[in-house]
Amino acid sequence: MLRALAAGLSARAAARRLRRDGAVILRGLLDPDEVDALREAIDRAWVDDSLGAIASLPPDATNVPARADLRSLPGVRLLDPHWSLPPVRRALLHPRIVGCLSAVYGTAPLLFQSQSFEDSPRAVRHRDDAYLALSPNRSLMAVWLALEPVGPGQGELEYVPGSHRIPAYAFGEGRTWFTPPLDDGTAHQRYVDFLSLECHQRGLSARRFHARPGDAIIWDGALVHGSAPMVGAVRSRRSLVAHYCAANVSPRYLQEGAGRLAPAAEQRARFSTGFYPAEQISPPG
Ligand SMILES: O=C(O)CCC(=O)C(=O)O
Repeated sequence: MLRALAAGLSARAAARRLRRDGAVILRGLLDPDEVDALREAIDRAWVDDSLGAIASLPPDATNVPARADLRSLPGVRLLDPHWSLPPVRRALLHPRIVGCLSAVYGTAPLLFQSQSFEDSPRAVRHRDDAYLALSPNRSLMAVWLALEPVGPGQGELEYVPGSHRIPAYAFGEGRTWFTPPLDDGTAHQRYVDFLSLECHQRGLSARRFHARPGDAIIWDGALVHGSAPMVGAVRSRRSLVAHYCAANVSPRYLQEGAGRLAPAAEQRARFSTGFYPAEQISPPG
């Protein structure tokens, strides 16, 4: 059974739970003041052009400069807020996250991607390692952090403990990641159906993560997860999602010479961006 991780649980114990269940919950990772600072930084990024924040617009993930009037679009998100917003970086490189991931990796983590959501992304059940290709792929981990209360009907995060042991799905020619245009919508649906059947055959069922502001969950990149249906009156569901790999593994954008890696001396963990220029990095803090 997954249990809430008390502040006292060691990084090693959290890492063991993450390996065993594919997820570990970190209740009360941030206190209310820290959550307020995060929310204010994100609020500013939506209105202050000088911060140069980039938003990704549904349904095609078009990237545009963030603007206040875009913020209410369903499924909209800010890209890599950890690069230029210090409270976001502090939260996503929180010692409890870094400690747990370092214990899993046996080396420091690299925070290589983050997103700030205003509402549920309405994600179908999937595994992140089909979209974020790493070599070796097993090093992919994700963090989801609540910035406001998230309860039933709000399109909350749902995940299937134990599903990280399901073998990788081959899209074609042995590729374990989804690659449009080689893979089309039908190929994607086959992948979604494969995950659903495998979970069913293994008797694995989904849990929903109902969170207070400042609660977080870390999951394995191979864990099946998605968004529960939005059926309630409350549409707002502010959250941060971040992706990490071991610092000795490169995400594809760095392998391809795109993006930037922050100087090693800056933090106890590395971080990088696929979107922003080097000068937009916020000072260490
Ligand atoms: O926040 C959610 O509901 C789902 C997030 C998700 O699926 C992801 O970031 O991969």
